[in-house]
Amino acid sequence: MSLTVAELHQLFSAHFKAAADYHFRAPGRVNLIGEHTDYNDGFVLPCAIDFDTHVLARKNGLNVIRVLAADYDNQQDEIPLTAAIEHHADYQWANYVRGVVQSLQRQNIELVGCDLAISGNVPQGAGLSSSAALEVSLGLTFTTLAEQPMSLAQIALTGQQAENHFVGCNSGIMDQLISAQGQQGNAVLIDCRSLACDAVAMPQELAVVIINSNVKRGLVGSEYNTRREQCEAGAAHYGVKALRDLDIDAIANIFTELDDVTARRVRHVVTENARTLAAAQALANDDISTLSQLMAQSHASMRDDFEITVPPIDYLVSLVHGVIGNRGGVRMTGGGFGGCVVALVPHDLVDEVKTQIAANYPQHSGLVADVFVCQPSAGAEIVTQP
Ligand code: GAF
Repeated sequence: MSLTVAELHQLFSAHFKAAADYHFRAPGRVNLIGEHTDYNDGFVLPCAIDFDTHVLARKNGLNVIRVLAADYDNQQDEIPLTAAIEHHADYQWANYVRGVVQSLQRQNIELVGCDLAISGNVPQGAGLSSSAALEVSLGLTFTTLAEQPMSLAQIALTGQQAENHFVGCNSGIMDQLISAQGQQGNAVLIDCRSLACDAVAMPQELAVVIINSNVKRGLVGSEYNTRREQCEAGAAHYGVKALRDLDIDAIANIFTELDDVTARRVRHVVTENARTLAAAQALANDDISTLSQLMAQSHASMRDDFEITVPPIDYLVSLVHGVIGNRGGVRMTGGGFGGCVVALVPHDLVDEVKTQIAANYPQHSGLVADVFVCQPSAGAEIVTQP
């Protein structure tokens, strides 16, 4: 259960016996299209959402970072700045903090001792990048307090390094980059090779609806890292740096050249990159029926070629598609194996989507879905500083 910012300030003052004088914020994200393309140097089209992680802070004049996790029953961590950073044996949330500290230290950023209180409302384990929101808000916190400002892209890379080298998930750059560089009212087309970010305005007539299937599965220990290895094997076969460097013609004979599984993984990434670029164009042109088709194809490709969807998610996608048809788009979003569906829904159909899900999903899956209507939001920011 997350706290309001006012409650978090009260908690900070009560716990650390002094008021916080910095406040940082970073959002979660939903990806509209371009799944498992980021670590293949490809294209993604996410938007930041109006669910955030908040960090309150003050310098403590000590050689230690003291952290209070409001959403975890006020669990605490202390990270000495004078010793090597070790994994926390019990608290996974603490490993994201420690990972960011280590990643900054490896870039020779001299951190200062500080007290932090953290709370956020990004749903966890749902594929909406609560961990990236935490990493990015912390990257902004530590570099600001150390008076060593970093670009938002570098803060995003720092968070990714924490994830890859400390937490142990070989994720790409999408989640951290959109959390850092989201733009209010816009999706962002990201070239994950150059890290160029281009805003694409969201059509006024569509609501961004996120449906949490409540099928939970973390990325660490899941099939995520295996998918990445399969993609790298595919790129190696073709002698290219990354699958980004292939187009559909280059893989015309793929099923005679590669084993069936690797061939389908490669086909997903190559076609998904093309769909993502086409979807950004369709959004910009307000061409909703093309967008609708591209999102449907993306879902089918994730289901059949990349094999990262699960039956309750496939069911939600077909249920929503039955309501909105080609007036909007719907697909699974995020790393897969559970988590959320994203739907772009005409405002007059949002209630019907909610009604259909409430009426049918529980008996089909044994689960209750949460439905959120989100606003495409701005990326990380320093909310207050002395
Ligand atoms: C997760 C990862 F963290 C991202 O880098 C990305 O690969 C995504 O899964 C799939 O598109 O969110």
